[in-house]
Amino acid sequence: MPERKLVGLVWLTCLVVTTLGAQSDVDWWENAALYQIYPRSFQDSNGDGIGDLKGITTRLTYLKEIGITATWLSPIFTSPMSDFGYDISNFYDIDPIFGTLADFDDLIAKAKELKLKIILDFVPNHSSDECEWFDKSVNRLEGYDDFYVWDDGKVNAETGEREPPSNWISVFGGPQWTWHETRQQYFLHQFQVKQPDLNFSNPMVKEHMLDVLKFWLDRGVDGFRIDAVPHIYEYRYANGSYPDEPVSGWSSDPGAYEYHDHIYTKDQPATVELMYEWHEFLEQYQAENGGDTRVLLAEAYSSVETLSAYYGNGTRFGTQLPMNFQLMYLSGYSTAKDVVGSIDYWMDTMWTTHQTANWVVGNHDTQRVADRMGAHKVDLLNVIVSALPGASVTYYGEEIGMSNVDIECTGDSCEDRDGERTPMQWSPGVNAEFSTGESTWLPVNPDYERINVQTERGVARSSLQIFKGMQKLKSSSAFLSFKKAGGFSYEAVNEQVLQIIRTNKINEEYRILINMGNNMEVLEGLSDKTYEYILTTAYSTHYPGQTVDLGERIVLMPFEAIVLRWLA
Ligand SMILES: *[C@@H]1O[C@H](CO)[C@@H](O)[C@H](O)[C@H]1NC(C)=O
Ligand SMILES: *[C@@H]1O[C@H](CO)[C@@H](O)[C@H](O)[C@H]1NC(C)=O
Ligand SMILES: *[C@@H]1O[C@H](CO)[C@@H](O)[C@H](O)[C@H]1NC(C)=O
Ligand SMILES: CC(=O)N[C@H]1CO[C@H](CO)[C@@H](O)[C@@H]1O
Ligand SMILES: [Ca+2]
Ligand SMILES: [Ca+2]
Repeated sequence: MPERKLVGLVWLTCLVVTTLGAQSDVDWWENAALYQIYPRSFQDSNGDGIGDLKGITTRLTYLKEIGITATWLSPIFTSPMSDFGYDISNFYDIDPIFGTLADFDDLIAKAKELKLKIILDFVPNHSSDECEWFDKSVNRLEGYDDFYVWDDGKVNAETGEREPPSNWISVFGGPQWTWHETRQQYFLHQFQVKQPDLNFSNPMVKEHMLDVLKFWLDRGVDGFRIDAVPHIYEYRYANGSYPDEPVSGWSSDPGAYEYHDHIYTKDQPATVELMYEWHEFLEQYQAENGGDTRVLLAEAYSSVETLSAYYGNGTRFGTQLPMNFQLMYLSGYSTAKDVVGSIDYWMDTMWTTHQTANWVVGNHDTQRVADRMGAHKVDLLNVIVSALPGASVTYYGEEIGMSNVDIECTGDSCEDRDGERTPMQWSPGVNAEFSTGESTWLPVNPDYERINVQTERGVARSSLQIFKGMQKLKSSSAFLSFKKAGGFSYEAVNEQVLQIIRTNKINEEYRILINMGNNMEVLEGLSDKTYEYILTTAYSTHYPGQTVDLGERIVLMPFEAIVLRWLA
C-alpha cells in the first residue's frame, strides 16, 4: 500500500504526527481514546444545577481539543431516576432533565461535524417498574405476560407460607425476588426493586431490544455500551424451578450480595450468544446504511476467560470492547510489578487470543484515581493507558486530576457513589463554570480554583497538558501500528519502574518510563542508544528536547513519568 509508505515518509521528513485514519489495518475503535461522560455532571445549560444535553453539545469542542475519539454517555433516557437513569421507563425518549430528542439530534449533528463518535448506554437487563412494558406484563396483556421473570414461588412444607423461588440476593443487597400484589407472583430484579429484570428467553423481548438499538442507530449513534452484561440471563431447571446459590464464604452477612457464589445469576452461556446476535445486528446495519463500524462496549465484572468469550470465538464476534477493569483494582501501594501483573492478566488471554486490548481508568461506580491511588499517580495512570496498545477509557475529569468529594449522607436518596460524580471543573469561575444556578445537584469540589480546565491549559506539565500530549502520541504511527507492524513490550525493570516500549516500521522507538514509587530511581544500561525527551511530568527535572544516553544511566524522580524517543 503506497499510502502507508507515504505516511512513513512524511513522518521521517517533517516529524508530523500521523492521524488515525492513515493506518488502514486498524479499525477506529481498536486504538480509540474513549471518554465517559456522566451527563448530570458535565455541563448545565439552563441553570437548574443538573448537567444536560445542550450543555454537552457546547463542550464537544473540548473533547476534540484533548484528542478524544468517542465518548459514551451514561443513561439519558426517560427515567424516574431511582438509580440515576439506570432504571429506564421509556427506551425511546430523552428524560426532560437532560432535554429533548431535538437536543439529542443537535448533539449528534455537532459531534459528526467534529468527527467525534457518540456511544450510548444501553441497559438491556431491566427496565424501570414504571415502564409501560412492566405495566402490561403485570396485567398479563397479550404478548407481555412473559416479558419479565415471574414466578409463583414455593410453599414451605412446615409453615405453609409462601416463599421466594430461590435464595438469590440482589446486587444492592436484599432478596432478588419481590412479591407483586396485583399479579400475585414474584418478579425477579438483580438490582433494585424498581428495576425488574426482562425475560431474555422471550423472543419478543429480544425483538423489542433490537428495535431500541435501531431507533438510536437511525439517529446517528456509533455504538452502545451495554450495562450489566453478566446479569442478563438466570439459570432455571427444565421443570421451571430455580436452584439456590451456594454460600461463597466471602461475607458473613446473609443479606449481602457477596454472601453467595453467583453461579446461576451471572455469565450464563446464553449471554455469549446474545452478544454475537447484537454484533451481527450492528454489522447488518452497517452493511445496509454504510458508515464506520458500530461498536459494542460491555460492562462485565467477569473473569478474563468470560470476557474472551464475549469478544468472540474466532468465527463469531460479540462485543469489540469488553471493558477491562484490571487497572481499577490497583491501589496506592501498587508497585510497577503489580501493574505488570494487572496488564498480564488481560494480555495473556485477550491479546494472545484476539490481539485486542482496552484499559479503563475509572467510572461512575469507582473512586477516582486521586483517591484510589493518590493525587500524584493520576498522571502516571493517564500515561500508562495511553502508552499501552489498544483503546483507553477515561472517566470525565480524570484528565485534569479531579478527586472525590466527601458527600455527607443524609436522606435516602444518598448514594455512596456520589463522591466521584461531582460537577466537571471547567474554570475558576462560579460553580467551576458548570452551572449558572444557585446550587448544583452535587457540590463542586472545593479544589476547583486550582484544578480546572482553564487554569491547566495555561500550566506547563499540568495533568491536562500531559493528557493531551499522550493523546497526540497515541494517534501517531508507533503507537498505532501495534498489530502487523512494529511492536510493543512492557516490563517492570525493577520493583517500582514500569517500562513500555513502542516501535514502528521506520525504526522509531519510544520508551515510556514510569516511576510508581516515592524514591528516586537510578537505572543503568537500559539500552545502548541516546534518546530525546518528548514528554515529562510535573515531578521531572528534565524537559522535552534534552537528551539522555541510556547506555550510561538515567535518574527518575519519585512519581515521575517520561516519554523518550529514538530515531534511527
Ligand atoms: C420467558 O418467556 C418465554 C416465552 O417466550 C417463556 O417460555 C419462559 O417461561 C419465560 N421465562 C421466564 C423465566 O419467565
Ligand atoms: C426440578 O428439577 C431439579 C433438578 O432436576 C430438582 O432438584 C427439583 O427438585 C425439581 N423441582 C420440582 C419442583 O420438581
Ligand atoms: C463459534 O460459535 C458458533 C456458535 O455460536 C459455532 O457454530 C462455531 O463453531 C464456533 N466457532 C469456534 C471456532 O468455536
Ligand atoms: C459501572 C456501571 O455502570 N454499573 C452500573 C451497572 O448496572 C447497575 C444497574 O443498572 C447500575 O446501578 C450501575 O451503575
Ligand atoms: Ca440542566
Ligand atoms: Ca437478568
